Amino acid sequence: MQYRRIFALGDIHGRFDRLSSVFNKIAFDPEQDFLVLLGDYVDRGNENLHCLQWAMKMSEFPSVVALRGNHEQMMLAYYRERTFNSTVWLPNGGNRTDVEMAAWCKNDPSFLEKALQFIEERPLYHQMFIDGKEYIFVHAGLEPGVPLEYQSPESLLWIREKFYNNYYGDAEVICGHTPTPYLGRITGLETRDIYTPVRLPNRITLLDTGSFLPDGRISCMNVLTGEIWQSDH
Ligand SMILES: [Mn+2]
Repeated sequence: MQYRRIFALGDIHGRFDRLSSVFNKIAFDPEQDFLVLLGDYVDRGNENLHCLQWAMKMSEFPSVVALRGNHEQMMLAYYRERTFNSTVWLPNGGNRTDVEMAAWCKNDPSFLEKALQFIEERPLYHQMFIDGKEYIFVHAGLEPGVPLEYQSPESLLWIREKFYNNYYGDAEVICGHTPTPYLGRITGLETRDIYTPVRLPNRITLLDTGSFLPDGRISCMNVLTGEIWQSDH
């Protein structure tokens, strides 16, 4: 099928206000457009479960792919295993999601299980070929030199510097994970506007523009044209 537009939408982190702002701007048409959500729906904002529930609803469209982010991974481990993630997830924004979850489950006790099943079913990447060109959508990135099918969940969900500095694949990679305001520290790159998506010279586009930060935004790109939409402040 030939899509009119192919969108990637970066990290959301519980900011339903910013999500609505950017999503209204793109006027997504599920009959003609395709949309990849890059993960990290929850944590740090104040409407974490609304954002997760929105991703759950959106993923019912055949033309929407909702990926798993490292924050969903931590959330899953916390509720399923109750292991070290109580010291990892909660301090990383999970504490707010956990409080919301307790409140939601009072009204809808089955919601936790539905949410965890949704997270378990999330793919870790999405590959597309458009006019002979390869696109890979992934939350964090790829281990350089490793074929896509052999990438570890650890790399797909967590990698940063090693990917930015050493990726030389042919595919265009569209990812989130590292807020662009923090990118200078990691790559040494000067960025003109720190809340704008960044395209590195080695075919990597970073769409996490710090949704949870006071001046942050949620960003969406049409990967076919490079056109960008952002939430209002
Ligand atoms: Mn994130």
